[in-house]
Amino acid sequence: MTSEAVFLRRRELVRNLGLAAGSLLVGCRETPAPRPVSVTAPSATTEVSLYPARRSRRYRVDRALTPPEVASRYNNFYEISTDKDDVWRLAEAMPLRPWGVEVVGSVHAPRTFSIDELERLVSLEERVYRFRCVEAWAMVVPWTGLPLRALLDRVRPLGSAHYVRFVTVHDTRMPGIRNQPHYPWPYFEALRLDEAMNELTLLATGIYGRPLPPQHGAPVRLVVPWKYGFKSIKSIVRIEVLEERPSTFWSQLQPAEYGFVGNVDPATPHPRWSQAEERMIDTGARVPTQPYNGYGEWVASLYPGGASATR
Ligand SMILES: Nc1nc2c(c(=O)[nH]1)N[C@H]1C(S)=C(S)[C@@H](COP(=O)(O)O)O[C@H]1N2
Ligand SMILES: [Mo]
Repeated sequence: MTSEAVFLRRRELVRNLGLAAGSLLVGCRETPAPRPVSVTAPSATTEVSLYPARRSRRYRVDRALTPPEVASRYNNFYEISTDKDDVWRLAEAMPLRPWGVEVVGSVHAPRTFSIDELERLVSLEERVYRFRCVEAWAMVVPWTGLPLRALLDRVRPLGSAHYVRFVTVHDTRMPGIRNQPHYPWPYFEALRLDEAMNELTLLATGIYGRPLPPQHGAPVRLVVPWKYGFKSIKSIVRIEVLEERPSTFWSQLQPAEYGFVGNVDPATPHPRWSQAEERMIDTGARVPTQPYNGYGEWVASLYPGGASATR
């Protein structure tokens, strides 16, 4: 009872700070940002200077941005709910501070980064990426974040390291965890080290020019734009650098349907549906799916056996 009340009050505080940040941002576009006066929560108020981050011109998408009200009301986040339309509302109460990301394993310098340290490790940038779920829906959104590589460079993987594993927060107050106790929580995902070091692989802390809202995986999630959405794990609390290939949440549950590699590949159907086309979640338009989701120029060389080769 008491902890529930604290949980909700904290969330309310975060929401109020969010509103204050939004109204300050409007002023920032015209004149240099006045340094916000910090009263009670320095980390939340200084975020005003981090968002929106400068948009990178390297990653151009020839499709319209998905409106924020569409993308933030249609979410896959099974810890919250298996119903995409319910996630945003049920996720509102997720506590987002304090938050740490522990980086461990085969590295020279293991350490924990607070979310505030992560947001300041390098300058945040905005990247507009295509996003393609394995269920054949797609969107185009501006993420804010930093290359995962910037974090890995700080902890310095050992020469023997070949994989990176990611783990989501495990909070039994998340309604989907309570309702689906048979799933192997917490959610976990992994990449090869060379995939993790690719410049496209983003640790996202924001979307649409603001800090991530809970339903998109606040306060920090992965975005791997050439792979199906299930690889883009949300609300990360631990990153492990490993020598052997680990298992992943979905490949453990349904190995024939959601393999480790998970590259977007229109030529390889899912066992239960075609992957040749995708449906844009805002317009409903069906458009051809591109190999590597359109990012072959950056990543095709990582896969000499082709997008769907398992080795
Ligand atoms: N922890 C966690 N991460 C997750 C998921 C999840 O259920 N739990 N769903 C994945 C899937 S299947 C997709 S398509 C994307 C959806 O991200 P979005 O809701 O921000 O669009 O999150 C991915 N990351
Ligand atoms: Mo997905």
